[in-house]
Amino acid sequence: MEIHRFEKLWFGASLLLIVVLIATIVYGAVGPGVAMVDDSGGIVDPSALTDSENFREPGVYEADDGGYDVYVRAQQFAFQPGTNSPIRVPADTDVTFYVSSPDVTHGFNLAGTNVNTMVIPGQVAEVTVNFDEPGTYHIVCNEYCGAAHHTMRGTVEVVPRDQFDMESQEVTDQ
Ligand SMILES: [Cu+2]
Repeated sequence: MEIHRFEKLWFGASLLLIVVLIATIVYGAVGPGVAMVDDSGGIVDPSALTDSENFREPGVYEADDGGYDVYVRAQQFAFQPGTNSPIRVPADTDVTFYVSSPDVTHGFNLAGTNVNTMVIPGQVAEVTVNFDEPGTYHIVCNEYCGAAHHTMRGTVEVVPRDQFDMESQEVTDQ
């Protein structure tokens, strides 16, 4: 059977398009490091967050691996810490956020980053991020949580690592 030259050409081009399409889907799924937030943070008693073994007193803690752990309580209509006082963390360092809620479902989204998770009462949302740019990042609650939901926001201040270490040193010296 004789196959026309153009037919062969288009057949080859169609196959190539299929391969490119599959390659872009595979890259999109694994390449940029985008992952779903899973349930690795564990469960807590929403009525007594800080009594739970997975959740400490809200604040910034130095982790064993040289990174930082940040415990955040999301509650109608503030992040603690974050809303009344900014969360200060160093740049170029792994920072793990543990966020939980004692009342209703909230959102924890760091605008301009891919940190974006639901905060469900009884669960700890765990997200690790490494900020390479120092600066101010805004925390937004993106799950409707009540009448003042639109006012629920906070701030994360990312400072250069050496400046952060110097400041912590000063605090320790006092
Ligand atoms: Cu909200």
